[in-house]
Amino acid sequence: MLIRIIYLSLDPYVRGRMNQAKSYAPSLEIGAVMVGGTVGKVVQSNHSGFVKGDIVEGMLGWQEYAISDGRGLRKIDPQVAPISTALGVLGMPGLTAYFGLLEVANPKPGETIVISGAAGAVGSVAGQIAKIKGCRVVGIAGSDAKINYLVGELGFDAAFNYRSVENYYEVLNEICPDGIDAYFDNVGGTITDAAFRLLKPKARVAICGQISQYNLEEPEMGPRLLLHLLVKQARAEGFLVFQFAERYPEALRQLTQWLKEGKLKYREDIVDGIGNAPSAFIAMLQGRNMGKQLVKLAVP
Ligand code: NAP
Ligand code: FER
Repeated sequence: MLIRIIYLSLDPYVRGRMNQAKSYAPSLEIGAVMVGGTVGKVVQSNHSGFVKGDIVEGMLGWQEYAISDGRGLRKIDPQVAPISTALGVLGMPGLTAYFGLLEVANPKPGETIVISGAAGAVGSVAGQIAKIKGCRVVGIAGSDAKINYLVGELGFDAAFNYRSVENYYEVLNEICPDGIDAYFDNVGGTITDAAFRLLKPKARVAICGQISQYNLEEPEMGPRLLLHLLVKQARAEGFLVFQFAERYPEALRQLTQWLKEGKLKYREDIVDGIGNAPSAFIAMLQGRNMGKQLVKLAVP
């Protein structure tokens, strides 16, 4: 089938594909279409499972039109929510938040959960799910507008702007005087160093992303803090959303229900036209996005 792409998703993992490193997926070849999640409309179909007008989500890349044999495509019901959400709260980032929080961070009611990268596509959903589960939720993000959004609109209990603070540990220690039960890490680096020092006994660290490291040419040396895991009998566990693929339908049902009930809110940052994709991608890596970063390639 021929698909007209309407929305292109800009995600941090694509930065990793630009390195020549062994990974779960091969690196980008020079001259190849940039990888990316997309939502589009079927224009013409010789596939028995899809008809003209169907809305689909899949990894069709940075292009305005794509040819697909249907493999890896998910049909989207435009009645359920705006179709762009299939790339955000009801797509890969939402699923990452859902499984990373519930299966890896494993929050219990009343616990203190810290989320880094809290205002982004994944972090904002992870924080709201932690609220739904009855936790005290603390967010870390990179602007005052993001902090106001987290506390004022998403119901986070506290948050701070790491760009306007010198000593992350001091501030976190003030906000979490009894320590941290679970830490959902999107960023790594010095923010994570501060969180490690405040882990409580039996704490869990869900290592979702390490965006502060993605542009580095050499691994960054820092304090070696694994002793904190030892003495706190704590656990840090990395995960990839794909490992939960069999359970996506269940998670999407739950996320959709929370969205309809108004328990999950989301924001999108949308730029127009494929020519703006590179600058918007760089801006997203620098934190200039507010919520899920998308590129609109056609009128829905
Ligand atoms: P996002 O948070 O919407 O956008 C990226 C954000 O990262 C920026 O807005 C910026 O926000 C923050 N950032 C950039 N450089 C930073 C730095 N040096 N220190 C601290 N924060 C920095 O992106 P997303 O799609 O939700 O992804 C968030 C994280 O989840 C990424 O690390 C990504 O790789 C990871 N992820 C993992 C999986 C998985 O399967 N494990 C799946 C999806 C995403 P600030 O303004 O706050 O700096
Ligand atoms: C991500 C960051 C890293 C992500 C996947 C990875 C799906 C995997 C990296 C690797 O295998 O090297 O945001 O999202």
